[in-house]
Amino acid sequence: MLNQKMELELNKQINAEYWSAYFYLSMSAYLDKEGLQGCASWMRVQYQEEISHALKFFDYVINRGGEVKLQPIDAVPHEWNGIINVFEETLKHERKVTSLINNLMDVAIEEKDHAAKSFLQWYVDEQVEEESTVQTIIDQLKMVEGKGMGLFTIDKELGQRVFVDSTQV
Ligand code: OFO
Repeated sequence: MLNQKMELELNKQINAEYWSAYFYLSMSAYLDKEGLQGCASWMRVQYQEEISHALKFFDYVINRGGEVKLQPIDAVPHEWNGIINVFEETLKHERKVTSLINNLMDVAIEEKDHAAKSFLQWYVDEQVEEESTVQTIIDQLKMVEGKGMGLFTIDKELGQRVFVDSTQV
């Protein structure tokens, strides 16, 4: 059984994951508008990934006998300042999510909730990968100054990404 504090914090994280999904879907629309269909598709996969993160929390709260209380999702931005800015904002956002996950882990430790600690470890590891993937994309985009043939190639490559539900593996 989840205690109240843990339940409240997990519910907040469900909302944060849905906000992330919404954020990346908005980026996908922006990138599509910019003519970067591969990047738009990559962001759409990122959106799907965030939905799977939210659902993993959702299922966990229910499995622990807690109550899921879905809250409204705050509005997300619609405009960015080009492709490099999009991925820089993505990295900034993922770093913020990492701190949210770390805070959740702190609560689990304070509350001596060993099951939640074990569950949250998956997200701790996932965030390392999230940040590193986005950093690599930023480095590549900067190498080609976010334009020309280089950007064309990166866009094609990012368009290859397919959604794999890593929460189920
Ligand atoms: Fe759910 O990891 Fe990104 O935000």
